[in-house]
Amino acid sequence: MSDNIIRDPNFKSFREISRSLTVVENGLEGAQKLLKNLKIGSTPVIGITGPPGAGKSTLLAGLIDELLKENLSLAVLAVDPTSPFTYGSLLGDRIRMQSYATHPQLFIRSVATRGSLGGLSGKIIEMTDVLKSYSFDYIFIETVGVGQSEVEIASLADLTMVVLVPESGDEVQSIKAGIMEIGDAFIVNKADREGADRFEKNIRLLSSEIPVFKTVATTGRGLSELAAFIKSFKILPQNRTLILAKKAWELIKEQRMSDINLATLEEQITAARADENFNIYSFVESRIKSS
Ligand SMILES: Nc1nc2c(ncn2[C@@H]2O[C@H](COP(=O)(O)OP(=O)(O)O)[C@@H](O)[C@H]2O)c(=O)[nH]1
Ligand SMILES: [Mg+2]
Repeated sequence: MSDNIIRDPNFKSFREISRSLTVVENGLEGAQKLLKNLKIGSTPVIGITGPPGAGKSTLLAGLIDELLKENLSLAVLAVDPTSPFTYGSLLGDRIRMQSYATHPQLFIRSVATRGSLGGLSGKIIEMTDVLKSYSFDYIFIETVGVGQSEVEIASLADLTMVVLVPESGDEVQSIKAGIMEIGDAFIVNKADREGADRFEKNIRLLSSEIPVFKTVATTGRGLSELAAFIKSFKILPQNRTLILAKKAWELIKEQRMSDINLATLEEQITAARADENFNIYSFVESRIKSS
């Protein structure tokens, strides 16, 4: 293992991680060099996604609690602007031993999302790789699953868990259409609510292979089973390559698009349309060639 891999994360190294994340997140000077010098390890990355309010943060706080008890070191990237709960408040009453901010085995970073996750996935990939260059046992990424973002999280997580609630029951068909492909596991949270058993059964009917868990994140019910599942999970070598390919695809796409934005295109089209022979395909071709 190389020197820059810190065996036991401590507060000093956390500050270093924080600094590197800031450089990468904001594309500051040295970001590219930093990324190119990363010795990226093989820490499993676990994505937790699902609709706003499904209980992802509460669930993750409970999972963190379970895993810290086993002396594992954890990093969390929280990409969820909708939740009013901070991990500090969620963890505060769970982790009594030490305050969460100085827990030596837990690193938490919130990511400012400036709107949707769209276009953000490159940054998340980079920030995750920064975390992967330290010796955490697990990296968790929480994202709000609405539309495309579920797909994006699936392209960088080794294990994607989709959190749903019994009220999602009516949407089983859309679940089938959209997120069935990206979920490696389903969690029916808020199992204390009515309809949980029926919903769980319906989810199981959709696929016999995908594991389904039933949890009550607020009380911790079902969380030890979930923690056991995470620990038993092994990344297949062929999936590692696939994930690298998906990451490369996202990063290339974003770099190619980096100088293109709607406002500039609108200006250019305004100018181009002065020519009565304006044609959108010729315009696009000229834009691709000039970039
Ligand atoms: N009844 C019930 N409420 C829950 C459960 N899990 C989370 N909640 C509540 O659901 C709300 C949203 O939780 P949060 O973790 O912020 O959801 P997120 O937006 O998916 O991260 C909060 O009020 C939680 O206390 C659960 O299992 N049962
Ligand atoms: Mg949340």
